[in-house]
Amino acid sequence: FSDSIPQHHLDEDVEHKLSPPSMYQVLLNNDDYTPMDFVIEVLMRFFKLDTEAATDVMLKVHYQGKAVCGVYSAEIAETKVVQVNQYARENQHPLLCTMEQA
Ligand code: NFA
Repeated sequence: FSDSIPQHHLDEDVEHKLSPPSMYQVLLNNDDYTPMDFVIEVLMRFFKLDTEAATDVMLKVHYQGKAVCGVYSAEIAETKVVQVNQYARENQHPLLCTMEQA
C-alpha cells in the first residue's frame, strides 16, 4: 500500500507550508502612581510568576521604564493586555500593559 504512494506525498516527507505563529512580547510600562505591590500582584495573577520573579520584573519596569512579562501567540497576548488593563482600571491604577511583536 505505502509503496504505491509517491515518496513526496508521505507525511514525513511533505514540505509543510504552515508558518509557526507570530509571537508577541507582553510588557508592563512604568508610571509614577501604581503601587509596587499591585504590580507584583498583577505579575503573579496574570503571568503566573512567583513572588521573586514578579518582584524582579516589577523592579525592571520601575527602573528601566518597561519590561517583558511573557511571550505569547497573538490571541493570548491580546487577552493578557485587555485583562491586565481592565484589572488596573477597576482598581483605579494607571498601570499600562502593551504588546510588541517579538
Ligand atoms: N513606579 C511605581 C512607583 O514608584 C511602581 C511601578 C512599577 C509602576 C512598575 C508601574 C510599573 N510606585
